[in-house]
Amino acid sequence: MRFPLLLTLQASWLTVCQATQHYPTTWGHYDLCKSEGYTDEGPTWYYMACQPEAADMTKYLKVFLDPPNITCGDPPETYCTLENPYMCNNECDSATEELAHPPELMFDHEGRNPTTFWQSTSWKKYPKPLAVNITLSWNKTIELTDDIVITFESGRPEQMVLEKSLDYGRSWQPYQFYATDCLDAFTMEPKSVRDITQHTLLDIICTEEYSRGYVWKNDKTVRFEIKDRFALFAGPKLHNMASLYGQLDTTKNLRDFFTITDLRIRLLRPATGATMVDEYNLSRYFYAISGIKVHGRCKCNLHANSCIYDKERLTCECEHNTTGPDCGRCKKNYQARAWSAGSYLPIPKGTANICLPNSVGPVNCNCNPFGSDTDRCNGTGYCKCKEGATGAKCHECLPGYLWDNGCKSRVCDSELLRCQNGGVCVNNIRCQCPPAYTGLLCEKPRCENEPGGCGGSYSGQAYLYPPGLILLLLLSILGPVFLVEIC
Ligand SMILES: [Ca+2]
Repeated sequence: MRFPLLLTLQASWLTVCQATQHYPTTWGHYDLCKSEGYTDEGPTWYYMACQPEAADMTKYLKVFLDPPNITCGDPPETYCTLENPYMCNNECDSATEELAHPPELMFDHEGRNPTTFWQSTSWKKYPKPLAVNITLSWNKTIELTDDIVITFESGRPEQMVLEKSLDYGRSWQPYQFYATDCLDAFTMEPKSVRDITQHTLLDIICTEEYSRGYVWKNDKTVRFEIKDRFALFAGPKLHNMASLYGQLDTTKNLRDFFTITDLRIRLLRPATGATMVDEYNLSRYFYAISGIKVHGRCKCNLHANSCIYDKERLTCECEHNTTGPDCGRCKKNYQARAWSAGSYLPIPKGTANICLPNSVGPVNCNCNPFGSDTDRCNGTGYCKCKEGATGAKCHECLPGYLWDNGCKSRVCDSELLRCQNGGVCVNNIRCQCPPAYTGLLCEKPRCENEPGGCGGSYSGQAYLYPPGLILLLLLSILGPVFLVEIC
């Protein structure tokens, strides 16, 4: 999102504070898509996975009500409080600003007292159900990052379903069922988010936790618990976001679970506060909502760190040579390999999986980290190999070099490049010399470097065993074997 500078600064400071307060520094914020670096060939870009900052997404939605004329006030009507059916002096009138309750009051800033809210007509057509669909559309894929919270000013509904769409409203799936009696309303066993495990995270439950009536006057909210679900992977205080990101990276179903283009709140039965509906006071029964909180970020497939709202539409500002509303494809002339989403792994900077220009050589972004200077291609699309390494990914060695976490110079072997003076060849990359010798092939007497050279009294030669002593030592070690052989 683009905010005024001050807001951005405040938000960044808040983010820093929250980050230092709650989270270890080991997981990334993915706020940079690339950074400039230098190689022998000059400046180059290093690309990282990136995503927009999470924000209040209710600023960017369109709201639709079904039926469209379900908002109270046209014609004007009076309604009663649920607590006292004889207090019916509240008025809803859509033609008078102070008495109107239009849908936008579900998304305004609540700074005033009393609260502002949308309100439906009352249940005058009882026993026909009082059903209302509230659809929130972004016309853009959104990734949820926090709980969805709906605050009611009426009693909370006795039956309600929260649904989501991932295809701009063409098809819908339930997110959660809410009822005072789950078995009766939806023939589902009542559960709560605490019953959910890593293995059942994608299960849809019915909960009775948010449907108690007006008795619980201070408890006005209905939630869809995103953070509790995150916590199944990231721990109760979301300390281990790396684990969550790892799971999101590798499990498409899980990632899709938290991704939406639309939400639909299906209000099926208002709060009655009793088992029987009071047919003589139907003005008591209606829905009223003062706030809906939806926190999330534009889905940009880890190819953008900002998302702009222009002409009433959210669009990712794509990097990494990608394009499309979600950065979901490669730009023209950047199709040297198939498009791929960025990856959160490895933590903290992820992998950008940039789209490569058609004209440029080797098709990879995965330079071998041991054989190349960085694990990413340089500005021209090639991996830059370290000394001795070669191949498109710098994963092979030139003649004379051997692979050992990178290409090490081949020093010795059992045929031509022999270690001298009794040295032992270790993995073809070094000679392990006896104490008296040194040098790449153990070719130099160590005494050459000592005061007085090899003629001095502290000569390295003194450490050598005379031939007779070696024989004695061998005999002392091998003696028992000889004995066995003789017997
Ligand atoms: Ca409001």
